Amino acid sequence: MADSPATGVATFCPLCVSRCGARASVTGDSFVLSRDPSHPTGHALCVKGKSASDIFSHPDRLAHPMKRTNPKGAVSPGWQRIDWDEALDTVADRLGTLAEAHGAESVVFSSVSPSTSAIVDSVDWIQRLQRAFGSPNLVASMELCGWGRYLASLYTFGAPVPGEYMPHIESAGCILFWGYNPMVSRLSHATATRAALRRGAQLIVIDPREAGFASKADPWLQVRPGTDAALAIAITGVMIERGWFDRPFVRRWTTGPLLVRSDTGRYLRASDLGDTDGSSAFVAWDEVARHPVVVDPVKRGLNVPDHDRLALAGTFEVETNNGHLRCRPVFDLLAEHCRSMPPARAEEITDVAAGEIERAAQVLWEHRPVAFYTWSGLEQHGGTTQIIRAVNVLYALTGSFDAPGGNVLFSPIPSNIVTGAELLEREIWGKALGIQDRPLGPAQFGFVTGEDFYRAALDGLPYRARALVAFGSNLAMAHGDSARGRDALEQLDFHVHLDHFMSPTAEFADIVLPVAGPFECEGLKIGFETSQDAQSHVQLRAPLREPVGESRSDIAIIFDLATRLGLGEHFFGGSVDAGWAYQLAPSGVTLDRLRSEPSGVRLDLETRHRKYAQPGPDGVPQGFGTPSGLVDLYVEAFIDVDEPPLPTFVEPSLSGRSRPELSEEYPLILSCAKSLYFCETQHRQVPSLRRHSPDPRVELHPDVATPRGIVDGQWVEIVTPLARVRARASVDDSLAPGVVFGEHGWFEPCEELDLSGYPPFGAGSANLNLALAQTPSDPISGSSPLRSQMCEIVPLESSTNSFTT
Ligand SMILES: Nc1nc2c(c(=O)[nH]1)N[C@H]1C(S)=C(S)[C@@H](COP(=O)(O)OP(=O)(O)OC[C@H]3O[C@@H](n4cnc5c(=O)[nH]c(N)nc54)[C@H](O)[C@@H]3O)O[C@H]1N2
Ligand SMILES: Nc1nc2c(c(=O)[nH]1)N[C@H]1C(S)=C(S)[C@@H](COP(=O)(O)OP(=O)(O)OC[C@H]3O[C@@H](n4cnc5c(=O)[nH]c(N)nc54)[C@H](O)[C@@H]3O)O[C@H]1N2
Ligand code: SF4
Ligand SMILES: [Mo]
Repeated sequence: MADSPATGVATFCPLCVSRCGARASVTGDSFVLSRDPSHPTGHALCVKGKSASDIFSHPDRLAHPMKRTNPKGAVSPGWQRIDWDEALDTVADRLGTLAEAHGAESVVFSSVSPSTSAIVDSVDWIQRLQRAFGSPNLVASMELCGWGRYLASLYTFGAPVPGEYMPHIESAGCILFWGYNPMVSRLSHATATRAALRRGAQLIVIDPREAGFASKADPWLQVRPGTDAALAIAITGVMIERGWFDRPFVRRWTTGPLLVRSDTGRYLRASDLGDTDGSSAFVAWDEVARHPVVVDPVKRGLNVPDHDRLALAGTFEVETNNGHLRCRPVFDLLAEHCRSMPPARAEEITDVAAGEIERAAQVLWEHRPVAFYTWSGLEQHGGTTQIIRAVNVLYALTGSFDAPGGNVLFSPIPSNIVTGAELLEREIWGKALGIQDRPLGPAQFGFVTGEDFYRAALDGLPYRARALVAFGSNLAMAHGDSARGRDALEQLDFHVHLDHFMSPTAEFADIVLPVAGPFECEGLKIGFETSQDAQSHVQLRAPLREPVGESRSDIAIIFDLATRLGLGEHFFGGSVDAGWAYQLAPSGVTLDRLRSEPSGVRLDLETRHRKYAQPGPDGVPQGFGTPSGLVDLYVEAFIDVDEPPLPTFVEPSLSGRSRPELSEEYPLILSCAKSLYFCETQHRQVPSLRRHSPDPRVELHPDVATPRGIVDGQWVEIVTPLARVRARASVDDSLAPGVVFGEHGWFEPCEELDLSGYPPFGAGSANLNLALAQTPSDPISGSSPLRSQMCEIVPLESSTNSFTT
């Protein structure tokens, strides 16, 4: 691809996680984006970016604040136009009254995911508003979108890997994409991957579909949905058995050598040996001296004379306060655990051939450094935390963590954090919905799952959620069991919804506020994430046209509402510019400079590698942010919540193997994946996008289609124990027979193309989440099993989409 010089106004597309650098040619109210190769994320633009002007010029855009005049549940909400003062004063008044009567925690905030929208401009300020208001509750799809990449990996690495420790694709020897398809979901990673393949990098893709880079991968492992933990454990087992792991790293920087007591299954502590001053310290076994050695997390292993002498295998009798105890190093337990999942057994579970499992282990080892990314394919499962743990442990063994070409922390631009964690008192954090049931899950960080929100709204458990302040987010459709979501929204005493468009969720609001499109307002982005160059880049997006109607940016509404709530002191007296200036201050880059340089400013930052081994301020190595200061292969905290401390495979609970009594009626496995043309539940009203994908689709193998009398393009119903939803069959012989893939997010009509909409709930719906159960969810995180459920596909009689509602 020859690069022509970029012309037009420098900008970036904020519509999804890729944040592609772009140039805009503006004509009147419309504009055309083109790629800007001089921008670190500007090598490509997708069709959504190219249609950005159409998306935000659509006649259905919300233009004025409105209030409901009919009760919830009425056929029409009876929207009545109101002015901004009435709208925001009403919101401030209702929220204040509810907080006074029932506690601020009864007010739940929600946000559309920043991965799928321009809310990235404002999401930090939404959290600040929520916390300044005094509520610990934010519903932001964390359990479906970010838990695995960010928070679950804290248990292994003490840091978000790969969420913040991103794949260093430019220098990787082997790239591993596990349940991640950047060709659809993040173009900036896709272009970097293409370049890496050109220079000869190895690529492994693990995906039930031959999607994205799968056809270029070697190997592509076509895993049965939801069984990825078994696959990861089996690959790890091969690595251990063949010695294909970084032994020095495992000895020095993981809990591999730490001893575990055979009686309690917990780590042996220095205090068990009678050591009184090191109660938090752990114990390993010196193979040469044949005695225990204390490993003190505070000293980050500096107190261990020779790490090479620490045993990784064997059973040792240790003299403790309570007599002799048999103990084994974590690595020995891990090796044994993996031996129980040999490739042949994993093949039966995952449908990946044993030989391919062995080859994957070999490729990973021989092509180090390994850089990996996992996403939705591993997030939306009832066993997500264990799946992620299994992948994290596998990755730890490669020794590539924070090495050049591995997963690294691209140095961020120094900036002030504004998410306001300090504004919420400690005891209020402890009131987050879901924290009692899943204390190790996202609630401890203030992220509430859809399931817990619905329970609080419907059943008042553990207390009643009474109000919702929704920054976008199509809650009723985003979570499994949409009918329950609808019932929960209907129960709320008060709901204010900020959006560009009306949605099945916004329909339940009491007040709807029109939000300016991202190209109608400024947006500050500090760091573009996917490379050091990108992460060194700061840019203030300039508006390309006037806001539609009376719409205002999310951030302007937040600052205004905060002031009306009496929280102005936390919001720079209501000045967005002052807030941005505060964020930017440590970087030395000023707002004035960003306004005069719309293409952004690149700081001179360098990636620092293997920081865990470098001394911190106290002179000892920084280590890892885990209880041991080491990469945790064995998570003791899981024992307290009845979860295994070693990564463990559990058969998906809604599969035919778990529920044989249902398998005749629902013989197929249903998963889903993103569409290239739309973000989640958005964009289907836009003709320039919808024409590429006019109807909801379900992909199925000819062996599924033919016996059911289904032909390619025919309308069918996806039937689950919960509901029936419709889609057009897309027959594809690269799928495994028995596995079908649906698309989440369909409800909108596209009148210009004469394409009908679909009711979000009830007969004739095409909303996949109406048919997907929200539970049983992951016992640790509450993630829903949206990517592995039982279904049947039945042909609809006619091949047209004729239904009436
Ligand atoms: N075009 C577009 N881009 C987007 C979005 C969008 O809607 N459209 N959404 C944004 C958001 S919010 C997110 S979270 C990201 C997500 O980005 P991705 O994670 O790349 O999204 P998906 O395509 O849904 O899922 C990735 C792959 O997981 C596979 N998969 C499904 N089930 C399993 C399984 O059980 N195991 C494994 N190993 N793989 C499985 C699917 O076949 C798919 O190819 O994309 C963001 N970018
Ligand atoms: N079955 C199934 N379910 C899924 C998924 C899946 O792959 N399969 N994916 C899950 C994932 S990963 C995610 S992230 C969620 C996504 O769920 P949500 O975060 O709810 O995302 P969307 O459905 O894209 O958008 C919700 C609303 O936000 C509005 N919006 C967009 N941008 C802005 C903005 O800048 N400001 C404001 N105020 N509003 C805006 C849109 O117009 C839309 O009405 O869905 C989850 N649900
Ligand atoms: S991939 Fe498309 S929607 Fe996402 S930022 Fe780039 S151009 Fe925008
Ligand atoms: Mo997401």
